[in-house]
Amino acid sequence: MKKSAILASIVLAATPLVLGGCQQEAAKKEPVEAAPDAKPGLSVANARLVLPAVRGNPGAVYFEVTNNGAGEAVLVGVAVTGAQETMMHDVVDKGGVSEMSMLDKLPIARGETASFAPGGKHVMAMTLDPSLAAGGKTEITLTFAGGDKLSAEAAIEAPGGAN
Ligand SMILES: [Cu+2]
Repeated sequence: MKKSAILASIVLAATPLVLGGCQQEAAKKEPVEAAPDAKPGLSVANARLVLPAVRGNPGAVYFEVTNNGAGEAVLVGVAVTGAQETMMHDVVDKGGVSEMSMLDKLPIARGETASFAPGGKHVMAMTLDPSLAAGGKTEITLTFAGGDKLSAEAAIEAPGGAN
């Protein structure tokens, strides 16, 4: 019973890929406050937004995303409530020098946890709304290939602490 339910949800998740053009329309209708278990088996923990030291600079978002679903999940974007634009970045070592590089998508194998943490993968959050204040909370929404979304509350932290 449980297995067939999971299979059914995979079929549903894969449908937007097939339909293509319908995907955007479907995404628009989706409520912003998706349940934390919107996609079976995927979960987010320890989400936080670290504010920039200088207003106008990007903030950084960190979290851990775990895939206990039936197959691979591919993270393709992370939106932050109060940020106009976001980018996923990785930090790569180039001959002893750390450099940021764009991360277009991140495959997460079944049973694995991907960590976005200081010094490694992170989400840059640009053009932050002034209402985002340390000690407060905002929401992040992860988008996966196929259109599944997963939202989580993120604590807002003062700059300088973790970096
Ligand atoms: Cu970056």
